[in-house]
Amino acid sequence: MTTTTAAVPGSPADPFGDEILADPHPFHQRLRDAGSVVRLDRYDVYAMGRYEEVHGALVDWQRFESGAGVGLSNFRVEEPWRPPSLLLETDPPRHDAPRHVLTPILAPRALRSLRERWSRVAEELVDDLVERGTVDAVTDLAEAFPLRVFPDAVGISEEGREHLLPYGDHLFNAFGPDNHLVEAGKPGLPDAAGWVNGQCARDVLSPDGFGARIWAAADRGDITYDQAPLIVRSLLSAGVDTTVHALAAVIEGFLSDPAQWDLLRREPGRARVAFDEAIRWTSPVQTFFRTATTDVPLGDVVIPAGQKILMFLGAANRDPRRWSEPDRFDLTRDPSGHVGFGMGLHQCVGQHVARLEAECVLHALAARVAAIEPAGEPARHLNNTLRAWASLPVRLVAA
Ligand code: OVV
Repeated sequence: MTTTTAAVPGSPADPFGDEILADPHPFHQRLRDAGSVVRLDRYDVYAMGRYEEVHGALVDWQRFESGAGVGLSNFRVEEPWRPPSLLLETDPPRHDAPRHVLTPILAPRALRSLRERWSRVAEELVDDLVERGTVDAVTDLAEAFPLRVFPDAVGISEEGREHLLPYGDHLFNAFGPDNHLVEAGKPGLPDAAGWVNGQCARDVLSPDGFGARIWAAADRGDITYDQAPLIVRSLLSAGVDTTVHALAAVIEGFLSDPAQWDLLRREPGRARVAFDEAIRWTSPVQTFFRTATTDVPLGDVVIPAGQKILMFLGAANRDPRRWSEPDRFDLTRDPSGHVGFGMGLHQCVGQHVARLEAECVLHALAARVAAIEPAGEPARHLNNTLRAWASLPVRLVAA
């Protein structure tokens, strides 16, 4: 008898269709209000939109595994489009050595030596943007800054860096269904993926970057030599587009409420909270899947073993059951506990890198810019996983 699953509310919605990707919030509200878990009939998957359930699934790696892939595709049945990530797409115990190697490399104390240089890069960039006045906050700032600092910190070559954003964009599309967004990325993929994979080799990495430190862990025997290039690949996969769209989100947040910009200018120490609040507010990574390893009872329903579960981080981060006035970008709230970086065992290992980048950019802006004003129509960039802008025209009013 499967009477229990019959109680799960069904939805015909396509969360990867252009309409919901362009404006996900009404769908997120319907999803949260329909129940603790909903079946998405179109994809034969289960979905969660409430904070409590999304948080619960993220921290329960035993019953909600990542090893079958964190996209729609089930690696137990389908061939992955690239060799699975040793961090994102594995479970303990195989997950643990790569994670333990990468964690100290990206920990706050290991990043201290980068702050001075990254601050200088941010100041030079913002000086130039303020002089221009009207700029695109996506291409001129949110893309420009990470591309100036992150590939150098990993230690990859100068040549070919234009592949990083398209590679990441395709990767995040590929967590969704094989729709037109995935199709559009396929022609450029062999070149981009070939270049990215080539950057993971020891002999092309600079001797002092994150990449070299990953290879040094193989010398110590903490990981195997086969694992090292795949862990470098994770940095190049997850470290660029995510930060770009998070930086664009924080600018969008200040455009949504100029009083928040005034507050940051008075109290630049709020830069980190501003960044995490922007991540809560927009959730640059909107969704990830897990796979049930066993029948999972949830309230009065059961998620059957083997089912994919789609966790809506973006819906959880605006769940009014958890957050007061969730749709407001508000520097005075405590955004900690948001699930925009995930939660638990797989929580974003690069979050300190992202926060340092954001802090450098926001401090440079706060010291130089009296007001950030809209200067034209923003344009969305649709992606199956990322919440993104293609363009965000702004006027930076010099202080
Ligand atoms: C969190 C994340 C996103 C995309 C790729 C990876 C990780 C990876 O480990 O390759």
